[in-house]
Amino acid sequence: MPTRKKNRDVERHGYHRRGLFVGFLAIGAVLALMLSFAPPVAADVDVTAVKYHGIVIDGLVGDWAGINGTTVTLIRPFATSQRIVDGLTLKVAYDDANIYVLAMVNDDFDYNATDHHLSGSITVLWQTEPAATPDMGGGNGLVDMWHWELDTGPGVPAGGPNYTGGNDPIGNFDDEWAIAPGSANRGDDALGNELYGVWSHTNMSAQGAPGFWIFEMRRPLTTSDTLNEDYQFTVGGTAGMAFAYWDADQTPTGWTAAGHYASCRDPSTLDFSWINVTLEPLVLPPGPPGPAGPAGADGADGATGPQGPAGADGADGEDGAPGPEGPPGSADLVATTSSYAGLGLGAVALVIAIVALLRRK
Ligand SMILES: [Ca+2]
Ligand SMILES: [Ca+2]
Ligand SMILES: [Ca+2]
Ligand SMILES: [Ca+2]
Repeated sequence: MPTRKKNRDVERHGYHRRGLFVGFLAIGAVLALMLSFAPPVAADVDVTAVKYHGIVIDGLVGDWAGINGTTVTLIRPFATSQRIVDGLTLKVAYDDANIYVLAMVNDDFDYNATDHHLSGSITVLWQTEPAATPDMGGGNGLVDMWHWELDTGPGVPAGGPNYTGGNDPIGNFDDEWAIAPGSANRGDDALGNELYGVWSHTNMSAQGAPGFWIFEMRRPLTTSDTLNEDYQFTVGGTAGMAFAYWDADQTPTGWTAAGHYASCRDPSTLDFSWINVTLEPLVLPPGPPGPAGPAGADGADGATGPQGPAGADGADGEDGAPGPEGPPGSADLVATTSSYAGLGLGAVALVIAIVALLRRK
């Protein structure tokens, strides 16, 4: 194609090309979703619900990206050759207040605003009484049912909590109970609808467009129900869960009650038993050691120690200086003699002195 014609075509089809670009974006988003919801490697279909803050019920699934999914095959219980292989991916989480359930069903988009039989429909079942089986209790015990027939559009909140009973007269996201199959054995809760949900689909470009249904739901972990019409969740506990999907394409006038698909744990044995959903307690990992604390106050002084031993004797001092010279001696013999000659010489001197005195007389 010559360049000029090519450019004209680009201008003429600019809108179309932008549309294609948006289309590629949409296809990319769907592919990313399909990859993020790929079936788990393990055959174990039990579900671990982790404690997780940040789920927003809005029909958008990006907030679930950090939570593992569990994928099971959907099979019609009354026509078991009819299946949606790996048709359901479940994600379950909880926080301090609520349990959150994301159910994605691999089926085309069908929505009719005035006839919900021509739209997709679901029920989430919970095993309220131990003997209850996933077929609405099987006549053996009560099940809690979150039953959604689409009477409001995508992105529109449905369910409670502003109704005194389980019936939601607007969005038709009903909080129900059942004890056995058949409408006579099930009903809307007597005491309240605590459900809240928003649905969407990954490809709402046209009726019949291929993609995934998104059913995003939450409910308080416990309710004020006293009639065993609600399952009460406990952290660390395991709840039996089953899932049913009604396909608007079942008949020309839409789905029929008995025509639903049900979650199947093992397609080879047609094991429709409960999927175990365990609310895993949050165990925080130990943090790093903290910084060293401040120095303590000085301690009190200790007691005075005992007296030490006596020291050794000191060395003798040096000899003292020589004394001063004595006074000059006297010429007086007597005194001198008396001083130095002792008694004998003194007596002699006395005799001499007496003689001298006598001679002078
Ligand atoms: Ca969301
Ligand atoms: Ca209820
Ligand atoms: Ca209920
Ligand atoms: Ca369909």
